[in-house]
Amino acid sequence: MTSEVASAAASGANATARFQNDKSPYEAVKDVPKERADKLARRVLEAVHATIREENVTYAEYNALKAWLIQVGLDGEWPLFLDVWVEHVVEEVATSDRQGNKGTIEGPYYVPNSPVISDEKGVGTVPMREGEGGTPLTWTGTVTAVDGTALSDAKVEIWHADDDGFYSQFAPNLPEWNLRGTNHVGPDGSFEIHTVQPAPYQIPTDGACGALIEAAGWHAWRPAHIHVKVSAPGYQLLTAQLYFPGDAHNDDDIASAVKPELLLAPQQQADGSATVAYSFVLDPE
Ligand code: MBD
Ligand code: FE
Repeated sequence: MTSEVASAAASGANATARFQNDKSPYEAVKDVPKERADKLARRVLEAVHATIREENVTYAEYNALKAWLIQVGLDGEWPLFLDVWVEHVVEEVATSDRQGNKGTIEGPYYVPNSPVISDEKGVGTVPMREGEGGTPLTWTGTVTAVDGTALSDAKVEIWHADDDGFYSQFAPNLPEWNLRGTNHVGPDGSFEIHTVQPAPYQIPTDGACGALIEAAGWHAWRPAHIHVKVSAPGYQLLTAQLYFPGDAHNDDDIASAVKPELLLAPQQQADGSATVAYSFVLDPE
């Protein structure tokens, strides 16, 4: 019998394969106009050159960087590296004109087309194992437009780590869709999702991203979070994450993805479960 353990290289390879499914990299690059590719590539290179000059970067440091960049690819960790250290600024720029909900980064572990979990009233339970760890959580809310219209054809896709910090399809030995589901809201735009609270999450420390964290004396933690994508025809897709009050890493998330508007206020119940209300407001296209 083999016993698989979670490793950076395995979860990185899964995240890389998942992203490569989306579009051929050669096609994606061709979609960027030449003037734009020229300008952006030049500006990034100039920023690198300026750092080398101002910091007197040595050959030892240059060769360490070269070896490390090669290893990021070998470990499949480009999705992780980019989503942790770059995506938050792309998200900030892309959504700066929104009136509705704040969003935040998608991260490397979204999988489209998760199973539909809702009944006709928008009530559903995400797939989970018998005895799944973590505080049971009942989350209620509505999806409306910025003008107040209830969006009865909205859907809420949810995905999150388990109580050990592992995501299905990226860590071994988990059911394919564990803690991933798609909820179609009810006729009044409301939903009720049953799940469990995820644990705080450490990005993989045994690969190239972990080596950078170690070399720089950083930490690898993200606060506990629930990922969502909320969509409705004619409205801008909202990608967000929701956080829990009191988490030690809400103020120093390694991925810089926490915003005060994304903090939940769960109510602990006598039976050990928790309830929470959080609603979404979408911007028109
Ligand atoms: C995650 O779960 C995540 O949400 C991000 C942004 C990066 C790494 C792991
Ligand atoms: Fe995550």
